[in-house]
Amino acid sequence: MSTVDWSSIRNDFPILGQRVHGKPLVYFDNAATSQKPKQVLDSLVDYYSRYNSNVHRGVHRLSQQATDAYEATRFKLQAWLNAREAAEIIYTKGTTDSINLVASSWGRSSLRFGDEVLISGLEHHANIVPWQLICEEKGAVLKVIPVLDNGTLDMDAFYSLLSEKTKIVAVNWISNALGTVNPVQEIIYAAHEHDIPVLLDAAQAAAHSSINVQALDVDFLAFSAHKMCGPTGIGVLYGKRELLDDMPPYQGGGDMIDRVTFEKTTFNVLPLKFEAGTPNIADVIAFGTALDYLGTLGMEAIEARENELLAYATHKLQQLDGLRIYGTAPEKIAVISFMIGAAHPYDIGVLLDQQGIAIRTGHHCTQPLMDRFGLPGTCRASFAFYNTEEEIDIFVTALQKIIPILA
Ligand code: C6P
Repeated sequence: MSTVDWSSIRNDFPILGQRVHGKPLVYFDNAATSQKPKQVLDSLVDYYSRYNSNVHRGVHRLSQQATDAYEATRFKLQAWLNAREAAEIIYTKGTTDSINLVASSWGRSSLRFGDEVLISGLEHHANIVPWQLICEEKGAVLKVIPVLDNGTLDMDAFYSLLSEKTKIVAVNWISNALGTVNPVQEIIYAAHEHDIPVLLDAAQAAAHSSINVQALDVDFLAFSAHKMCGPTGIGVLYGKRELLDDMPPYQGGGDMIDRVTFEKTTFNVLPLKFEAGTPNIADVIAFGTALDYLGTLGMEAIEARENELLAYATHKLQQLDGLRIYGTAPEKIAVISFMIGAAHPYDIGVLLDQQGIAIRTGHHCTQPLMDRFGLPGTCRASFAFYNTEEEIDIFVTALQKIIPILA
């Protein structure tokens, strides 16, 4: 039983207290980006007002303070993920950038003509397009694990798609569009039986559950701070050292070098080999504060609270005639994708916005998945631990008004 007082948690989030179109804001677009507690906002102001300075470059006090705070987040992330060493934590711009790094660097050095890259039908475009680009360049083939009607992966098909041609399996842990939690431990185990590395897109998973990369034995893992109460523009690529060491740099510039001459450049050691240029210092530091914040609440408690909200909302929405939920996997996170008759998701989103309710509408950057279900898109309500049952009631009342108009 959690000891967290979930209703007072809302006071940490200044943005949640506002009114939209004269109504109290109900923010159900957390899968797109989470809100930020004032501790994280304060951390940004603190850095810029007290020790703004470049990192890894200065002997002066401010630069050392900034470097210490910047590297402290890396150690927090190492502990957060249970990585073997902090050098396995690469700062990126976000999940998209992390996957592009692996596809470009690992893909360019490891893929050959006729090799196969195995992804799934649940993927976000961020875990499709970088692989398509590198497959095209190298003459490799993109293979896709199909999706069943309830939004789960067809695991029989997965096993038959694994072959000696498969060079990497890259799948999301949790689907952003349907909320499905994929059997990633099973996928990793099966891929490793064939000596195939696995990349997990943990953009959604990192916000909802604790992660232990050593227990999972995952090879690469990508996620973004902004879905975890942290700032935008900062993310993580975790990779096993033996893989990262063998990969060529992704971008060239300052900080990632050891020695530069016009004839030849040698590169820095991990993790700096992959961090060219002045990094996103303020946001890295504030991400550390976000981790402290989530850690104090406890990821198990957060997950349990969000599951309560999911169960409450699912039950209420199932009572509404004319509303259909897409994605009914037994293992789901707090995401509900739905449609009302043949109404366009955009119209539903606009009508809800007029009631102060923020949801996401459209294809959720998963166009192949929408095609699989023959949909132009869906409406998606996604909950975070700071949402409440009262907000879900407001949402359901608004839907009750909208359905007769649109169904
Ligand atoms: N999904 C959503 O509304 P970035 O944009 O790099 O932080 O994350 C990309 C990404 C990759 N994989 C998954 C599973 C994701 O959910 C996302 C981001 C948001 O669903 C914005 S499109």
